[in-house]
Amino acid sequence: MDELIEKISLCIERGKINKSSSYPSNMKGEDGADELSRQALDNGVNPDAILQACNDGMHKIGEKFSRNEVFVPELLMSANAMKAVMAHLKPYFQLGSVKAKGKFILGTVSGDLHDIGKNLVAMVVEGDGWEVIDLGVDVKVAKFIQTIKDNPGCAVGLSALLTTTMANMTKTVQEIKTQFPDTKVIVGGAPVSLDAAEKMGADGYSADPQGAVTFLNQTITL
Ligand code: B1M
Repeated sequence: MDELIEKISLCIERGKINKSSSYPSNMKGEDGADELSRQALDNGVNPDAILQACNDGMHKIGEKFSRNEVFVPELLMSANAMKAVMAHLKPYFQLGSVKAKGKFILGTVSGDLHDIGKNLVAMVVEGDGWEVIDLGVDVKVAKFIQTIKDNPGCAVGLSALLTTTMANMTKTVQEIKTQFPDTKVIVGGAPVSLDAAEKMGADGYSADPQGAVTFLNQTITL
């Protein structure tokens, strides 16, 4: 089983999406992230272990990118491979049709196109019984504001993956808190820290999706 997990991690790192994808050329014809994650789940591998394998693969490709050994197209292939896995994992993080605990508006802040972490947060929060309104990536402040207006009593989650877009995250938090002081805002993403979250004026910070769930359950009273 460990071998399967290692192969999934390698597929993420190398951007091998599925058997029919011809990239990377030296893995042509082999099973990709799609088939291997399905096999792993069918063999009873814990979804959390599969997710961890994907994160390890992403971390490795990220490090290669930092060393200029790969470029944006390679990152994109890895992202697509991870999305293929997430499609298989999604049902394992969902509860089914239960009454929603409340609404959670979620988006990656303006200028930032990274959505894998945000999508994981959406999956896990939804799995805990919250209705997630996912605004996608590169979400402008005005879009958050309008959606909050349309959904009174909601909480908001912001994701950022670039140090440069943390400034936009700050602007977004501050505008939300100015217009809707009672709306709870949680921030997260690789460059964000508890300290940065406090300086922005956010109500919460989490390094992972489960922390967002804990925040919502502790902060939002219905
Ligand atoms: Co980009 N990228 N990227 N990239 N990319 C990083 C983030 C980078 C660290 C790579 C590196 O240099 N080593 C670096 C940022 C450096 C920095 O600012 N500190 C970087 C860069 C520089 C760039 C570009 C500028 C490259 C360029 O164009 N020259 C460019 C920017 C585009 C833009 O956004 N405007 C760019 C583009 C891309 C792609 C589009 C090609 C692709 C993203 C595709 C997609 O998301 N659909 C991509 C990718 C894949 C990465 C890496 C390799 C992987 C990111 C990822 O998905 N990780 C990344 C390197 C790395 O992270 N090691 C990198 C897996 C994911 C599960 O983790 O998103 O951290 P993460 O989410 C975690 C937690 O952070 C947390 O929970 C998740 C699960 O544990 N979390 C929250 C996230 N949001 C949360 C919200 C919460 C709570 C928790 O509450 C609301």
